[in-house]
Amino acid sequence: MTSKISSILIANRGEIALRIIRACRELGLKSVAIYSDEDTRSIHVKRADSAYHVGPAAPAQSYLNMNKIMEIAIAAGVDAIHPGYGFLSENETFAQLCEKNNIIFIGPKSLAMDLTGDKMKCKELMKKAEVPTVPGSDGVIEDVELAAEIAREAGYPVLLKSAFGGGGRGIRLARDENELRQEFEMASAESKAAFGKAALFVEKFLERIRHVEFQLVRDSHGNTRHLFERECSIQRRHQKLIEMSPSPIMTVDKRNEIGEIAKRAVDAVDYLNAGTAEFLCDPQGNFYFIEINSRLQVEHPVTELITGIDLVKLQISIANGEAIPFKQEDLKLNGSAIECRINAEDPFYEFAPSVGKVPNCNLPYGPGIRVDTYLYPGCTVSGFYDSLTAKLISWGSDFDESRRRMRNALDEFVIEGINTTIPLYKTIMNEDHFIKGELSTDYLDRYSIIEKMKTELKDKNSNFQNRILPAVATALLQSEYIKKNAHSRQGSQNNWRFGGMTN
Ligand code: MV4
Repeated sequence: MTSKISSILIANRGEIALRIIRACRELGLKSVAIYSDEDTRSIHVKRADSAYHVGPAAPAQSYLNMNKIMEIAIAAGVDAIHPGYGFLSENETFAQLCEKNNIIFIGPKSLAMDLTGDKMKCKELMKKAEVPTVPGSDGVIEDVELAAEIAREAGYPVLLKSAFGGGGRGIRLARDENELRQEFEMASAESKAAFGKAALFVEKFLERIRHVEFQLVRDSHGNTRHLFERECSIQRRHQKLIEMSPSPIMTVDKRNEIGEIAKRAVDAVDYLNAGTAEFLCDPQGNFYFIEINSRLQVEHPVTELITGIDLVKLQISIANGEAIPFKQEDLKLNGSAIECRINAEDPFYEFAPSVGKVPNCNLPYGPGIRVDTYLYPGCTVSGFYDSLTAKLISWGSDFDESRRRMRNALDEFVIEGINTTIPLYKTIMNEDHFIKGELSTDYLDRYSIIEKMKTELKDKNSNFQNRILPAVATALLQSEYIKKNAHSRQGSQNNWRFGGMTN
């Protein structure tokens, strides 16, 4: 087939921009980078075939500035835009803008993004498609009396969720009817303020759950495949920290069953390109669909290592109108992969952001080790953007091999000048519950992992004195641009001493 795509603008920065540039290189496509004032010396600017200045450091004026990005795309004459994750990746207005300007948005159509962005609309469609969802209200609830009736039926505790929330925003717990009435009023007001409408729904609160998601791809010919699951239960304040595949609780039969359900979920919204169906799994092993993430995810390398499939190249070929070149039966889950997100945050100090110059660094390598990063000796980690500096991914023929490789690689990994989450992962890789696969979304608290790290690694805490100090962090968090990001579904993911944000 003749290729529609010969050049791609990458509307992102950091490690994911580098990941996409590599895919372009392999496919013989021209890559076009954009960069803010803060990123003039960033490596994605050097690695791309060309690079355009997009604006000031603040995301709203640079990586979120749709009109400016579109202007650059047109001036550069690109055929497609890859949004990466975060920023504009799940913004249906931006997808629409691309459609209007005849530039291929590498992702789903704006219509599907609209459906997946509205959690309630999405849930209704899933029920029709016989995808299991969490028991609760059938639609948006306007009236507190109706909310109380549904809660009584589902049984307390319940959650009140906003249809436009995500990543933990707009979720409130009610343990009894009194609390429900109280929370309903507050949640309505909050939702109106943030989204212009009070679209609330009620769900039974599932406790001690796991977060298990399925990687999906769907092409413009209607072919849908799942690329198995990732377990992402180890997280803190809705920020994933460790992801792995396979999930320790998955069996071959369950994988086939939930995988087919996940395919029905993306078929139901006429999804295009790569996406993820997110499920909550209760201690009895029941799976409940909660949402579709309509982007390439941070943790996609985990799936790449256990399937051998290059998801970014596959995304580009799907956007180019090509059919997925493999059948479901062709896929084999090979071995085990683990990803640790190396964030510029101090785990010894409430995960306070730690930014500045990295005078030196030394990346791990060796059998089964992959590092996706923008770090280089002498680089700077900016406080304006997401704290993710590197993704360390290990592969092994089984969980124990990937775990040991990860542990060794963490020991080899040197990042000078800033504090990172590396010490936390060293503790987790040797922790009994982790080794036994006993995971849940409250893993860190349940097993006092931070305390354990502090005891074990007291002397090894590098503790560079360059944290954004509480007063400065508070001022920064209250500044206008971060406030804006907190209410959009994209932007900085730094949630230190701040409400949960998008993941
Ligand atoms: C839930 C839940 C328990 N019961 N829904 C949080 C973010 C959003 N994506 C869905 N979330 C949850 N929804 C019901 N009915 C618990 C969570 C939840 C969670 C989910 C996935 C990963 C981490 C989490 C941490 C806390 C709460």
